[in-house]
This record gives sequence, structure tokens and C-alpha cells, in this order.
Amino acid sequence: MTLNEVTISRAILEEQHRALIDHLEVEAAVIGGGPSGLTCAALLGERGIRCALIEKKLSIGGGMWGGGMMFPRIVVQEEAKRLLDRFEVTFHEFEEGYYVAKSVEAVAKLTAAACDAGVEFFNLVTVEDVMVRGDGRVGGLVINWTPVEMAGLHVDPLTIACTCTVDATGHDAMIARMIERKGGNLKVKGESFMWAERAESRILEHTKEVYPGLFVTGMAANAVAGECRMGPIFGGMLLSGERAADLVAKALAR
Ligand code: 48F
Repeated sequence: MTLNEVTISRAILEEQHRALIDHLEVEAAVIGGGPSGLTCAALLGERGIRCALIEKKLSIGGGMWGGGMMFPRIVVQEEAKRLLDRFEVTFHEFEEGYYVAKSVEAVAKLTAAACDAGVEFFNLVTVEDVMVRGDGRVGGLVINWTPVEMAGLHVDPLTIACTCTVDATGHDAMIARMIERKGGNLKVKGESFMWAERAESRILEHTKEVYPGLFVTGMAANAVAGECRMGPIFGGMLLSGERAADLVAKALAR
């Protein structure tokens, strides 16, 4: 075949514009494409919930790629082994109850599951603010291109409306902090010291709706609660993403 560069350009522009326009109003928006956000988005998508995942970086995967100190392996404990099975991530038992997987495979399989479930990805897009109107709920997101933020350009953003928002932005709990900074009734305590056992065992109770319309998952959940961090054990991230998806589905009556 003869290739036409302009056709290629038109294909990209038309398809992505359609995707963005089709997702200007969604049931669920997950912010952050780390392990908790990917799990949450995949499970929302599997339920048929219209879901957009917004990731500020070029690549999806957050802190999972790097495993522990750039050794690209992750550890998952017994309680979350079923989620490795569910997403078909290969693993082996290192010692009783400690399962090891390749971080690159884990990112790839979670991402593939979310894609297969119909989640639309918007990478290189930063959520810079939220919409809260008279009803006091987080009802939408204020988005801009990440390079605009990086270059410090004065470019006004666009907005998308969402019924439920999931803060999966990791250690900084960026969305919860935006609400706190603007005077919303939400206190972000910030994450505490490394203590894997405690951090992993408490994360599910911290995974919840922390402000009307805003759910927290993954390290963002622990950061809001002032809970410990856990390092490169990832079971809590997967389980928290699953819990957040359950809570959002319930809120949407789905
Ligand atoms: O940090 P991240 O992987 O969050 P997580 O799902 O997992 C934490 C683990 O990776 C690890 C750990 C567990 O053992 O301690 O650190 O809680 O992924 C968060 C993602 O959110 C993106 C960010 O680029 C990263 O990929 N993100 C952060 N702020 C924004 C954002 C924002 N304002 N807009 C869009 N994406």
C-alpha cells in the first residue's frame, strides 16, 4: 500500500479527539495509573462502568516498574495472590505466603486488563484541580497537558465531569491535598514511616470515600490517613484498588 502521512495524522487526531469528547462525562475517573489505580480501573471497566484513567506521566505503571530499588521484582502476600491469578500475572512462591512477580509483567497485565475492560487512558494529562459546586461534591476534574505544567505556561485548562473520582495518585495524595488546600473539610495527614505489616493490614480500612464523590486508594489512602508506607510489597495496592472499585460501583448503584 502507499502510505499518506496526512492520513496517519488525521487518524490520530480524529480518534483521540473522539475519545476525549466521549469521556467529557464519565461515571468514574481514576487519577493515577499506578498499581492501585490500574486495578481499580480494570475492575470498574469489567463491571461495565464508564471509566477514564488519567495519568500525568508518559507511561502508565506508577511506582511498580521499579520494583524494589530498581530490581524489577515485586512481592505479593497470600491475601492478594488471587488478584495475581485474576490478572494472569506469573509468580512463584519464594517462602510460604510470599509470592514474587516481575514488575514489568505486572504493569503490562494490569494495563492490558484495563484496556480489555474498556477503560480509556489519558496519559500525559495532569489533574490540576477539581470541580466542587453547590452540592459540595467533587463533580469533575480540571485537566491540562502535563508539558504545559512542566513548562510553566499560562494555559487555561479543560474540564471533565465525573460522578465518582478516585484519587490513586500515590504517596502525595494529590487530589485529596487539592481539596484540603482549597478549604474543603478534609485533612491529609501524610504518610508515616515504613512499616510493611501495619501499612498493608490497615490499607483497606483507609480505602474509602473521604470527601463527597472522592474515593482514595493505594498509597493515597494511607497518606490521607497518616498511615505507614510499605515499600515494594504490592498486595495492599491491588486489594485497595479492588476495594475502591467495589465502593465506587456501590455508589453508582452498579
Ligand atoms: O505512585 P503510584 O504507583 O501509586 P499507588 O498505586 O502505588 C504505590 C506503589 O507504586 C509504591 C508503594 C506500594 O508498595 O509504596 O510506591 O498508590 O502511582 C501514582 C500515579 O499517579 C500519577 C503519577 O504520575 C503516578 O503514575 N499522578 C500523580 N499526580 C497526578 C497523577 C495528577 N495530578 N494527575 C494525573 N496523574
